[in-house]
Amino acid sequence: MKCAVNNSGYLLTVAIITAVFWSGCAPSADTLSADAPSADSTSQGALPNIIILLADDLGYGDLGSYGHPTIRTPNIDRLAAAGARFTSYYAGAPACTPARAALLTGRYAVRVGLPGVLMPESVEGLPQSEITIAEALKESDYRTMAVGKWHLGHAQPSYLPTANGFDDYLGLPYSNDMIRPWVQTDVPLRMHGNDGPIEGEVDQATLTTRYTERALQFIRESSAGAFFLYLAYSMPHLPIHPAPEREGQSRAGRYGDVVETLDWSVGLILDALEEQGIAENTIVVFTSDNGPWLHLPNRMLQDGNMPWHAGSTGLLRGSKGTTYEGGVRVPAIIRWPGRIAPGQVFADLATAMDLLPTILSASGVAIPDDRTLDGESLLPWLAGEAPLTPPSDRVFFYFRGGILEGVREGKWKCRLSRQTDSLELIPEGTEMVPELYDLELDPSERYNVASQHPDVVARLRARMAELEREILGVPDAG
Ligand SMILES: [Ca+2]
Repeated sequence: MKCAVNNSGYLLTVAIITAVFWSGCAPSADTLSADAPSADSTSQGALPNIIILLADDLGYGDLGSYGHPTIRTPNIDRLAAAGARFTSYYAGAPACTPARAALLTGRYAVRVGLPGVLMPESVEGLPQSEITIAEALKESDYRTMAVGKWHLGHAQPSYLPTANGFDDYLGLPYSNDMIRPWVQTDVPLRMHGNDGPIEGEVDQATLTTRYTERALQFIRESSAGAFFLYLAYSMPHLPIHPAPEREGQSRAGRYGDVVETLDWSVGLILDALEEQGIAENTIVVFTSDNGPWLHLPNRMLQDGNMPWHAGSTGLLRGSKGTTYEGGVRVPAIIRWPGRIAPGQVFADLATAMDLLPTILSASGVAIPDDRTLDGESLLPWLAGEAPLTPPSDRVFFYFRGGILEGVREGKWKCRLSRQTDSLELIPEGTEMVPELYDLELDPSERYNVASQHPDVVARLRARMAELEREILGVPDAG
């Protein structure tokens, strides 16, 4: 196969690009495309390539384009400037496993059976009955690869990426803190390939660079046809590790170094698309799986982890693990030069569950109609071809694990939870006080206006009860 010859040239090329980058110069197009197949995928009718770049625990306020004052993210910001940037985009859940289940299936994690976070000893995983974005795209001859953190099960072969639509895989099966001293497990944290572990204990300082190299290799080998790349970075989830070349570079400290390492990676991927001549017809999504981990359990505060090794929610209340906005509202960017006009900012509600129908409709693949999807295609809206479903009909349900704690409808958010901002739990039996926020005038959830709008509270609580009846089997209390 041709790619066997190309591999050594590729690795050398990556080394050159990396060296050139760190010396402050952009790699030339000739350097990257020297031995790569050129493809004319920008012609009318060609299937778009799809790339999803998913950061782990990156907060709403962590990017330059989302207002961070000192973290530099010029490459992610140029992606945003060339596409659509969302200011009310929700991850499917405020934690890793359920958020990923929702993103890849277009369904709330409770429907998928994965409401909680999987651990090294967990025996659960993504059921074969679910249809992932990758599986759906295989219907249309897409070449598919997952790189990075999976976290949708590893105890059985049927849970692995390669059994769920991905031709190839390289990455960690779960979070990078799931090892001693932070998690009491004897399972080593190892890089996995298609069929399981491929080596010993991983060196976390190499993670982002290795993921990037593998992703670039996949893009180069796949650019003659349509491909789907799902690159789920392990960072900036604790323990944070920048690439060694980035250490001490950011004004925002070690956390800034890590986010700037991700930005470097995104830059190389965008450059590769340009140099392969496929940028015009490639949909690139950049987002995060949940908000920043601001309330660390004591187990995490050892072996070098510091409380400030976590991101920012910007103006949002709450953080990872909560159903306040900071837990689930995250940065999201979609660029598709061929269809989506540059420089757009969307303030209306969008969710991770919209990605599956959006991507499948862009690819001309039938959207599964034998199950409930919790998103809809944003494409007509993003492309300026048709209005989106009226805001009052678009809702997002806030789950904490298997518990439904809130709903957003248009500008209104109703929350009913036993959990406080700082993750403390109000004792069972204490009556819960409904919270109602107007997220357009009060995105920081400072002013509970439930008593001024009892009708809105009643309507939104009814919507929650309806969903609980549907998917949680909770009987109607009347
Ligand atoms: Ca996460």
